[in-house]
Amino acid sequence: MKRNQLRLYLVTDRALAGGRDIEDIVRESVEGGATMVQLREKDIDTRDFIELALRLKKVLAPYGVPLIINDRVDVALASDADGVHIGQSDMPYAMARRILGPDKIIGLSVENFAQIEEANSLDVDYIGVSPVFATPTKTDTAAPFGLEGLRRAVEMSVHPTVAIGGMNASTAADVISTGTDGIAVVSAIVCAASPRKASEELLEIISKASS
Ligand code: TZP
Ligand code: MG
Repeated sequence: MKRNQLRLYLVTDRALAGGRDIEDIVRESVEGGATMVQLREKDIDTRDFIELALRLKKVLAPYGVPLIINDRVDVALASDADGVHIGQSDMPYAMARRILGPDKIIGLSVENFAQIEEANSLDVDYIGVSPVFATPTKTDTAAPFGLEGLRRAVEMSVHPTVAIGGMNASTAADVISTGTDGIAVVSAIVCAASPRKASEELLEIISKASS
């Protein structure tokens, strides 16, 4: 995985999609510049999860944008996705790496500085700093890092970092100015009337803030 693939990282959420197809939202977002996509499904049959992953893989293939599966190492393997994103209570990193092998992307959410230290001793591909801001999209989170916390997280981490929680057109510039490699976005893209335009706008903000 290249660091710049974290720049604009779309994380899906069916509940926020307002009945629109996840595939359409993903296609639009990638056409607007999203650099990585995570399929995040919290309430879905395993078979449907795999089928959706396979459909998204087809959507993403022409763009060369990686597909990451949230939580489920089995679904990532079965669909031959590019990787998996795990949290602190999901399968331990070392097991996920053993099962997936050296070439798959594995991202790990960190919720505090001790977990960043711990992640520094693992060969994860990136860490998700979670959450940077409180967000209605996910309310069972740890205390937000805030901008200063994110800055410190970026300094501490030996791995590429992506910021999640409250990433949108108003926050993106300040967030990117901390030195983080990218933003992981749910509602600001999934809920947008035009996921394509929303992605274009975010990418432009990111480009300006990182230049
Ligand atoms: N993990 C930490 S915050 C979050 C996840 C999945 C949700 C972020 O959603 P939004 O709408 O981009 O704030
Ligand atoms: Mg998880």
